Amino acid sequence: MIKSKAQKRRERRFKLVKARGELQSALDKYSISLGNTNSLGNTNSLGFLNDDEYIQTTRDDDYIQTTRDDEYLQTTRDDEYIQTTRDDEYLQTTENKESNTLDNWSLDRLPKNMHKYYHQRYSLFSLFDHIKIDMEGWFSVTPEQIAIHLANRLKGGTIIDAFCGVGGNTIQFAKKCDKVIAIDNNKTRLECAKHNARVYGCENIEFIHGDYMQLDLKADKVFLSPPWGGISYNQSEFSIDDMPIKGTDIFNRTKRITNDICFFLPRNLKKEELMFEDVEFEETFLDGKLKSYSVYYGNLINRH
Ligand code: MGP
Ligand code: SAH
Repeated sequence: MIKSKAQKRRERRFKLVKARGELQSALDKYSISLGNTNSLGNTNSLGFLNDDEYIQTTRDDDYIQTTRDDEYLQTTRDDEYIQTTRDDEYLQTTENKESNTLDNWSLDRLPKNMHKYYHQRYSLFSLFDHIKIDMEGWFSVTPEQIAIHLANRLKGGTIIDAFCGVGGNTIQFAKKCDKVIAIDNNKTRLECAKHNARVYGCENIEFIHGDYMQLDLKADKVFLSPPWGGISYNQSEFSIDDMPIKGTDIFNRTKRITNDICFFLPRNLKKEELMFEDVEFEETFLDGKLKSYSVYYGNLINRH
């Protein structure tokens, strides 16, 4: 039977209501209270994006997210997480300290839809066995070979890694630049990045726990690898202004610091949205597979 658009829409709404119910139970369980239920973009917000397909709320270090088709519900608070996947086939709650650890990962500590990252662990970090990483770190860290390539393109001077996560890029920048200023607004991931930088023997890094969009910093160049909106970012056409922090706002904010900017973005980006000025798009491949785009501005553009 072919479903009409209206029918698909009704079904989606139904799923969303269900996802919202699950989200609320998760919030209740952890006594997380939400403020405004309609706005997005603020902390303490629960909102809808993209035709009701997407709910996201962020409260300081808490992170709650559901995406299209109920595939993914995640809450993280002090390293505790609850996650449900499609059809509720999987529900995991981690409360005891041991399973909250950021190392000693094994497949059974990850939901099925994230097993692929575990299989790629040594391409994420060649020293993976000594690394600390959390759930969001798993799906957002830049694989080491790509991070090395980016560091070669951005080498020298002082660089800001505005959204440093668990440090995949920071570590490689530290090897090729004089100084790295590494920022993350999530304490757990910032601690992972500090630990991981020590594992790789890097010392020329200043770590800052804070909101990049609020900080007033000076540097020669800025690398931007913001949250794309969860692991389902490539289910539909990707717009930089649908990211949890609008891509246009990130770019404009960064222009106050420097013209030499590199934006790390999904392979399904809309190029026309990035043409703020003269720009170079570079496809980033790993093992023959297109992973992402690196988008360069200013003197970072390769003009040869
Ligand atoms: P992916 O598409 O989730 O994985 O992410 P893969 O292996 O290409 O899976 P497939 O099933 O699509 O074949 C690819 C890469 O994009 C990751 O390794 C990260 O480097 C990067 N990446 C993914 N996400 C969701 C984010 C994000 O939110 N922010 C940033 N900065 N990078 C991300
Ligand atoms: N390049 C990183 C991955 C970055 S993922 C790596 O290789 O490990 C994006 C990161 O941005 C997440 O860790 C998230 O906590 C952080 N983040 C989100 N909003 C932020 C903000 N306003 N300021 C700084 N960091 C932020």
